[in-house]
Amino acid sequence: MARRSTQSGKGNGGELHQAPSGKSGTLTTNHGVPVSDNQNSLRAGPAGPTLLEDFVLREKIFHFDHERIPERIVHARGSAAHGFFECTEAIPSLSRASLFAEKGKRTPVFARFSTVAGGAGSVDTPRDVRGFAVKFYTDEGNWDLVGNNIPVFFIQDAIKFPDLIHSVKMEADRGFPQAASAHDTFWDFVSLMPETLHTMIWAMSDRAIPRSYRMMQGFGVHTFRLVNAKGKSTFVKFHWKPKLGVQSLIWDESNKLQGADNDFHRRDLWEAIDAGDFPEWDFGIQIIPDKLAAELPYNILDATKIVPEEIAPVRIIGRMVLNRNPDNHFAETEQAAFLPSNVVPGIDFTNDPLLQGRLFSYLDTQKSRLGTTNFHQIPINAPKCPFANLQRDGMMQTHVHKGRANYEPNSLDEAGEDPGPRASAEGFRTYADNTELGNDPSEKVRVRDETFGDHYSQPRMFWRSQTENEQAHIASALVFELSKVELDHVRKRVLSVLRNIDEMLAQRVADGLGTKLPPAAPAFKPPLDLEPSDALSIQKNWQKTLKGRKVGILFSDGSDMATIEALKTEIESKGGSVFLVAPKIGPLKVKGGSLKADGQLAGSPSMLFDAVAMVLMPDEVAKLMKEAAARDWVQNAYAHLKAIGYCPGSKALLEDCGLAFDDGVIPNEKFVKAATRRYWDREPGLRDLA
Ligand code: HDE
Repeated sequence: MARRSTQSGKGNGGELHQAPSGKSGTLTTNHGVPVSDNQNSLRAGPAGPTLLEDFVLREKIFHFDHERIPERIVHARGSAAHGFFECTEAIPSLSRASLFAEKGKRTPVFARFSTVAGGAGSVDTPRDVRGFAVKFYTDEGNWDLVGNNIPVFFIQDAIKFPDLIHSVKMEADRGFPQAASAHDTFWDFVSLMPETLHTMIWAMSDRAIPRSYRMMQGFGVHTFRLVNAKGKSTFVKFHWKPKLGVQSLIWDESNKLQGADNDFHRRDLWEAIDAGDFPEWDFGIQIIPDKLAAELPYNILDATKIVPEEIAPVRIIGRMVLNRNPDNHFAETEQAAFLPSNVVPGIDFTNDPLLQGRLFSYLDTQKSRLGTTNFHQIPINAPKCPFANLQRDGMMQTHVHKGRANYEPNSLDEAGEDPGPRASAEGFRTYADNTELGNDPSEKVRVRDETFGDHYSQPRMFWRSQTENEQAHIASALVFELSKVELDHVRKRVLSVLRNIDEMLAQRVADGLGTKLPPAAPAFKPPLDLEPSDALSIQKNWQKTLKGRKVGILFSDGSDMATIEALKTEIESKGGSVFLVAPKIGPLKVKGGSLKADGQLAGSPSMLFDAVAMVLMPDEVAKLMKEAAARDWVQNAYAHLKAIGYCPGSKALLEDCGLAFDDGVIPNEKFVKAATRRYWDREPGLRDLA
């Protein structure tokens, strides 16, 4: 048998090596030994067994075998970016936090967005709450605002968190469904725990199928406190408002996107930043004066309640811009450890029993994910200000601490030696008053405050604040989810609690399921008719803009290049982006030259775009009429309520697909203006909404 060369083969990666520094150079082992062959393991003869002494092979496989770390038990799938926070209004009278000290001051941030229920490899567009976690690297330490895109949470007390998450994740025996709340155990838990209903109704709304991470609001959820230099405390809630406005998908679209692009949100965030179209949010605080807190018919320490913006307006004091993609998904996004317990002087906790439990949980979880108490030394987690204390050693210690002082107090300074760091009166001081909002700190008790007992008034307020179309989406989402529930008694129990939210909602869901309404569940407190809040509706606050939106243009052989170019220029001038789709990647011969597509038709379905337009010659249209991918392209765009632009040639395809020519199905000349919105009015004629 001929002996093969033991040298690296050219063209198969053997000639270019990445050193840990990120620069090309000689390939070495982790211990710096130069490697002569990265293609063949060491064998006892050309046809013999592999030798145990092959330390190059063993080290490489050993490292590979351990490349994964435990994924987050919740929020496992996420995407992140670097950027900055800029203070736009200094608030020293409210908080001594250094990041709010001066107008114009910038603080670096790392923001991670996530789904909650699915695993790290699951899809981006299931119906789910989204995480919205921001690490501020302030000059007085890291502040982590670990929030969601929904302002309330399912439960009131941290002790119920494992139950909630067990119920929504894959069922224990069968291991499915992945990343979906549409199954028995979730609805069993929800209907037995009416405190979940407010977040449940948000999760059934379009908030839970966001169009993009860039188009989500973020909320700190809990009431926090700001503390000024004199020690005065003010209750606040934190808000992020996207500059692009809040936008959502259509349910059918989000389902189809799971096949069209598993990474829809991850790609969207990456591509926007890569193109210099930096996502931006306003940062605001809702101040809740003590007097207001005392008057509200619910408790501001109850995380299942909001304070409507109409009652306590959001005061914008900053903005966040995400302007740099991670260099390495694992090192940064995966290893990022967010801790609600990371606060800085000037920001403090409240006695919200959900928040209090989180203060323990996140630190605890980092030890099992990152394996060491030194997780704060990983670059993405390390503060960017100096930090020093006498904590020492531990697994994967990367600091080489110098000197003898590793205890305090000490008197080493008397001998002229460095005594190490000392606590200072300027440091973080916990806000001391523990009697606020009626607390009696003299007892240790396991009780839920009576003011936490109203579970129906706020979901009712949410429901009544929505547009007709948004209500139809909520009712239909409930029908969808409950139709997947197999246990009849669970479905009935959900209907019985829905009656307390709104009779009409319950009736519509029952009708959608084709079942009778059971009696209403007993309510601990009778629901109130709170004033609806327009701020809670997406559609009422829709920004008609092309900024951040993506338009797909379908062309083929012979299409008119000038028309395509003109459309593209107009869309881009309004802040949108264009993706060219054709039956073949090409370059294709078009009128006026040749043109390459960005994507092939079958691989670029219209779900990937916010609006679509066609520039096609009649003979090509005739071919496309027989092409399922082209028909789907048009029909899905229509069913997902998108604007569709057409030229004289392509009109025939729309007619052949049976589309009605409404305000959103429009000649290309008028398309760009039409592409700034969706056509909600189209929907009742299209699908049977509950
Ligand atoms: Fe979390 N949550 N959570 N959560 N959460 C985690 O921490 C937990 C809650 C949120 O991008 C875990 O590092 C408990 C509310 C986000 O890395 C874990 C309770 C809100 C992220 C954990 C809650 C959140 C997490 C898993 C009830 C919105 C992802 C991995 C008391 C205000 C952060 C980790 C990232 C992650 C526990 C409730 C948001 C297990 C016990 C309420 C955005 O520690």
